[in-house]
Amino acid sequence: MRFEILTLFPGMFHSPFQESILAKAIEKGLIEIRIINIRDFATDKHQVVDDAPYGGGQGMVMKVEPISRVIEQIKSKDPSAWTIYLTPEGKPLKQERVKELSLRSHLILLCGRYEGVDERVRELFVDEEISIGDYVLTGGELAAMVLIDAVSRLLPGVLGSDRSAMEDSFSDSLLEYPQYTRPANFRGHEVPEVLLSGNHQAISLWRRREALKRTWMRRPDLLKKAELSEEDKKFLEEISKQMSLNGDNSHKR
Ligand code: 9WO
Repeated sequence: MRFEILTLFPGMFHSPFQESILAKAIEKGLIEIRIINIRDFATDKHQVVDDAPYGGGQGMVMKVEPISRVIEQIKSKDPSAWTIYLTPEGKPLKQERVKELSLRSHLILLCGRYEGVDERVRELFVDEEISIGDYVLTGGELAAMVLIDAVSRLLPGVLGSDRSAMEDSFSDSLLEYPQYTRPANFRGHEVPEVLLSGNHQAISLWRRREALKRTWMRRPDLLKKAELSEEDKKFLEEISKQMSLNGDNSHKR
């Protein structure tokens, strides 16, 4: 997978890709990340990349020419490259779309600044607009890092052989079950007995039920998309009855 990041602040990207899993993936050649300074594609003496908005108003708008030059240069070598603009106006990013994007070989990530990009960039050069959440950042760069992280971890070999991210809980629309490690007792708070039993069938059932319970309490919307067995449904009915009897509001936890 090749990522090309188009940004006015290339320095923002150095440390996230020098650490941990992404650094190893780059070393192994599983991903390539090219950080491109849009300013390098401004051909005038002062390398102007932004200008005042037509019609007046506050702030500056990123000019179309420098962005068009870099995208056209990339696509002249690989027409299949897919251009994504990171913006709050984009489609909210979900794991399903992350999986689809991980099947592509070349992504161009356009990071906006100021008041955004000239509309002709979006009309002529952007294939998809993606939001990582309903909030406004100072630029698209952090959103680009989030997308690269989420996509990269799905690529074969990135997480290592003992872990397939494709089976992530979000992949089957459930939240994760609770995780514990040593010590077995922390200030009187003990690890659930079943996890120490060595009974893998019982452990698997406990984990499934805890994931169902947590999803029911925190993200019931996800249950609509989940593939539930009859046993799952029966369990959910039981906890629903139990919670309504107890008037329990522990779902806030
Ligand atoms: C800013 C904005 C504010 C309110 C409603 C919509 C908005 N869109 C943008 C926008 O696209 N801004 C550009 C990119 C330029 C300023 C910084 N940018 C940005 C991208 N801020 N926040 C994001 C972003 C990207 C992906 N997911 C969430 C936020």
